[in-house]
Amino acid sequence: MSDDRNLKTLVKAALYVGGTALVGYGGYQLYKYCKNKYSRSVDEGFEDATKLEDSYIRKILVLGLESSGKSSLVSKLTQVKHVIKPTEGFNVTPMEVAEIVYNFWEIGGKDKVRKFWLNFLQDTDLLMYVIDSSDIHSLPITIKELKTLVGDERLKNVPVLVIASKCDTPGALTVRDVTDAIDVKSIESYKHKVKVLGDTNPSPEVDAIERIRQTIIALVKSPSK
Ligand SMILES: Nc1nc2c(ncn2[C@@H]2O[C@H](COP(=O)(O)OP(=O)(O)OP(=O)(O)O)[C@@H](O)[C@H]2O)c(=O)[nH]1
Ligand SMILES: [Mg+2]
Repeated sequence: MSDDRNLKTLVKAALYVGGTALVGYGGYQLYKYCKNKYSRSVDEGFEDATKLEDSYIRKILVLGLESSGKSSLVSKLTQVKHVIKPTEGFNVTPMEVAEIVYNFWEIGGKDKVRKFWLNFLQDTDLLMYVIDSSDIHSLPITIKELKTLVGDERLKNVPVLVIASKCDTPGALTVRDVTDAIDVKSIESYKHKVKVLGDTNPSPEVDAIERIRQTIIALVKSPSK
């Protein structure tokens, strides 16, 4: 009887030790599997992140003569506060919409900075060109600069959004005036899609800044349409 009990105790103990070892081994295998899986997904993550980074960034080049209102406009569009003072070099201001980062590259418009504009043309997704509609005297020079830009091979197929700025100034040119002065039809349409917008609300229901923002997104998305 006592031998029987001893045997049962031994069997129970063996089962217990065996079971524990099995659970331990299973747990270890599970740990190894998760560790490998996690390491793999990190590597894949890095690969994907690089691709994502490139495909999720857009370059908006913001040009126009000095004091035309570029920094002010970028500040309104991105809602990033800028101290409004002449841009001596360039500013890059990001705006994120639907997981796409639109970087606004504003280069100063002063004569001495303007000569560097051409260094910034590469990889542009949209040219936003700001024309001060209250400065009629500078109109010929700003249009000449715009025509030089659209004639540059590096901007081929890049859409152009012209903003008639400071439309709130009494006596300022209208959007139609600016469109006519540019002679948009003279810009080769197979090379550039061109749009001209004003910076004041065209009607109480339409917010000018939101309309500019939406136009930027649409032009960048489908540049050839
Ligand atoms: N009336 C009026 N003035 C504006 C408007 N936008 C900007 N300004 C004024 O125009 C001046 C120049 O504005 P900025 O935004 O610095 O012009 P910018 O094109 O960035 O100038 P640079 O960096 O020197 O090339 C400032 O005094 C602004 O307050 C506007 O919509 N209406
Ligand atoms: Mg500026």
